[in-house]
Amino acid sequence: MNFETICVVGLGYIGLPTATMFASRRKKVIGVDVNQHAVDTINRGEIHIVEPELDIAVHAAVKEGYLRATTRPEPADAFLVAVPTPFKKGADAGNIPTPDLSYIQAAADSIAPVLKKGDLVILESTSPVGATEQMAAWLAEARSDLSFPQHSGEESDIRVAHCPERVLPGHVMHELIENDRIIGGMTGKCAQIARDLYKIFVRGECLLTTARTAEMAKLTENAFRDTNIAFANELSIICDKVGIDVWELIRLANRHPRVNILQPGPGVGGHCIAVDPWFIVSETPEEARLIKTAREVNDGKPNWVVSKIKQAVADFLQANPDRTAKDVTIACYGIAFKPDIDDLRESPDLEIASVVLDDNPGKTLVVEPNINELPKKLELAELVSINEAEKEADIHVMLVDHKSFKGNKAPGGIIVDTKGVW
Ligand code: SAJ
Repeated sequence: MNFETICVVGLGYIGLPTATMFASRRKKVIGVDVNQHAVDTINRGEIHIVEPELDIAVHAAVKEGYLRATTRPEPADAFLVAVPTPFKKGADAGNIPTPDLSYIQAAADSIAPVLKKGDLVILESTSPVGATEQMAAWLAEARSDLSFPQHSGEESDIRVAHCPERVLPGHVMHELIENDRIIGGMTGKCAQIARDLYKIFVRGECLLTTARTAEMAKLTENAFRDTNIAFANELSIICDKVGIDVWELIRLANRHPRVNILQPGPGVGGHCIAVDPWFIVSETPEEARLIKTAREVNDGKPNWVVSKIKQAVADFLQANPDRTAKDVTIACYGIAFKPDIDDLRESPDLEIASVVLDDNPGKTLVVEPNINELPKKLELAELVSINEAEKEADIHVMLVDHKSFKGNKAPGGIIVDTKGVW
């Protein structure tokens, strides 16, 4: 099938790079976002997020006239939905978070009026199993004049597929092209047509399956990583208790040819790994025992780090009886959810820094080279350079192993190093 115009709904960390890829292959792309600021920024050829190489690509796509942003979907041959799928706090007895599909519903409602026979609609957002069928149901409800795969199978007017994104923030532009892609069609034809679309820029293999398997595959990948990180985080707590350097331990154990332990840290952040496993747990709470425990281990890690910081303050005051809690300065190094990005969503580091700020009657400093302004939660803290923090703070808390932090000598004072940098 020939795709001349592609409409991408949601211009965030996935939607904008994807829209730009199509535009770079000389397809006319309409980018849609409810955020007017994002729309205006993109139409100036600039970007509202940090992702290496994205700025140059967006600039070129907009200047050459292939990418245009707007707040309402316009007619196109293919629609890609890349909106957030957060979770809602659990309301049931087990308190298990449940997926919030309201952004997908809003996207479906906005696309429906401009759909025409022959169009392809792809859900890219990470979703619980069944979300693609749900999206197709919302579209069908709004457009009874068109037929959809859930009722008309291969004969449907509209094709629907789920093609989960799998790119790593910080490497998006490269991984979008090179990674293999899972293409889950609501029917075989839906999958084949969706593959034609991705082949416009994807060099990796496009693997065809059903929409439900594609949904589960994406959740499985992130639950696998979450479980492995939980193992490393649990290990770090055990090692701290028995006085062993966890970083050395992991280095040594990983010399076994079949062992590959991940790195412990202050917790698991981001909008993917800290969220997606819940989509499995909420659907099958009795069965997903390991996946749920891994989530709890990782979610519990920031509290453990906070208890280490409290201990460090107590140690400092004991060693400096002339000082009171009011004149203890604590510096947090890094609040992004992982190294070398500006993304603060679901960041355990931000959570830890804000508890430090609330609990610390003295000064709280934050070093975060990837942002220019502290988020609201931290507005009473001071955003400073690494040099200032190293000079001024009594307690240094390493939270993110940003490139610019690595290789620096440990500063004087008490150190809480959650990433093994110092
Ligand atoms: N982390 C650790 N230790 C590690 C690795 C990561 O504590 O050894 C922490 C990070 O600091 C961060 C969190 O885990 O807080 C998640 O970081 P990440 O780099 O593992 O993953 P994300 O969330 O940036 O991207 C993941 C990727 N999924 C997998 O690697 C299976 C990516 O490919 C997905 O596209 C993305 O989720 C997504 O959008 O779902």
